[in-house]
Amino acid sequence: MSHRSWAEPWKIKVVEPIRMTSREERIAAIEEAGYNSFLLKSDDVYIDLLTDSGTSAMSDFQWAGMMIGDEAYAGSKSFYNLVNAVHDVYGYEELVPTHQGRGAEHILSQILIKDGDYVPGNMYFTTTRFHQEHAGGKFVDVIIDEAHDTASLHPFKGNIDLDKLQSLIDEVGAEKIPYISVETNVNMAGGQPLSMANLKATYELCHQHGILVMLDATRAVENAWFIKQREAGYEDKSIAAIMREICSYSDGATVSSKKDNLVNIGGFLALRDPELAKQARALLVAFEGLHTYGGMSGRDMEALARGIREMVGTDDHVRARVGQVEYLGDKLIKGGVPIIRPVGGHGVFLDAKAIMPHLPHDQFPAQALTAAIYVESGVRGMERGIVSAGRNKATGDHNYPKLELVRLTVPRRVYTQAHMDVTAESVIDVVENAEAVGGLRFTYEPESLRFFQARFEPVS
Ligand code: PLI
Repeated sequence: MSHRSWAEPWKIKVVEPIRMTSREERIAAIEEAGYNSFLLKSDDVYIDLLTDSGTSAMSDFQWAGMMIGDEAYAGSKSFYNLVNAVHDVYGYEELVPTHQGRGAEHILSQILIKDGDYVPGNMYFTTTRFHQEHAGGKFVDVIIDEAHDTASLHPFKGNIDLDKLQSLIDEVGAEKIPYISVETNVNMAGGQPLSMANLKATYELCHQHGILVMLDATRAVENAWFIKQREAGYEDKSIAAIMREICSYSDGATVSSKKDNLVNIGGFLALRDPELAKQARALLVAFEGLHTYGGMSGRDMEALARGIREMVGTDDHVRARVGQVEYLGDKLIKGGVPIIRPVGGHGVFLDAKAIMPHLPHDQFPAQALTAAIYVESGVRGMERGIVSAGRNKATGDHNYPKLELVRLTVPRRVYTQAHMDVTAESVIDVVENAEAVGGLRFTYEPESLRFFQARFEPVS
């Protein structure tokens, strides 16, 4: 058979105009934003690759669900539709709905972590680690070393290093480790998956020691796609079946529904243990909302229930989603841009350290490169490096992460191949002249999660 390209399994029914700006306008906008892409106005952005979070295009079926969302304060029909969707797709019995992912992380951390506990995980995520530390825990990175190596082509860079995990257990004792936080398709590592074999082995080791396994299943569908592509024995399984198997090796999950689940707001904590769920619901009613809405409206829950079924309804959905990210990644590789490889599931991560060797780490190379790309073309990315890593609580110094990255994150079902072409061309132009990009220094540094609201100015 002759070669056939894949194409998106949808067509476009509604469009949203976007505006191209002049270089002068963009220079003024980035100065006003303190060189922080989070502080740009979206009206000044041409192609918005800040995040894949809450930026998906919903389907006509989801929009139709918005119209029939049940807004009852208690016992909403849409809540029960959501319970059934989570049960059918993820396999969890107990659902605790939250306004978004960090709401679920807050509640999970509060019910399980005691002062002085340790919480291992496969690389940190910003809000996840914040809530673990806020609850008195200490995050310990147990991801394999290859995850920190931008050049490594390991197919499962999100894997847990079982020796590191065993060493932690030996050192502090299992009773000090309430759970391990296992992220699917590890965001900060570049959207890199873990293998089913590794997850299963992690689950078995943890259960020998009475340690719970809690997934961050925010991008589990993308992880399932990579398992199907790369792990022997899964090539003929459906994404839906792989999803259920992933979740079978866990005691619960936090999910930001703003990613895989194809909605603009929402999230949940899912659990197997009804006793733990009871404790979670006690906090839920204080911090999020009643246990049958948890911060979402009825229409949000209806669209979410439909999005959850849609994300696994056909394998073509995730093939096109990850395929578009790979398309952008391949263009950049061909253009000589150093990026994290293999290309991840939700975005392309530029290696700012390799692109800008002339800048010291504490002049924030990835922050500066993000701003330069915006000025060049109006493409908005995000820093994922030293600014995101924050400061060490004990010493007050920056955390110096090995990875200093610019993330170009692709929203689901939003942009076309032509948008990816324009993005690649403009990034290649900036990278070819990267020595002209100068460093930055703080003019305002928030105490926690500083990357969101920090402001900078050029060093010279
Ligand atoms: O933004 P939230 O509160 O719905 O979810 C927090 C969150 C938890 N886990 C993971 C792996 C995330 O990626 C995540 C949020 N990510 C954002 C906002 C992002 O831009 O990647």
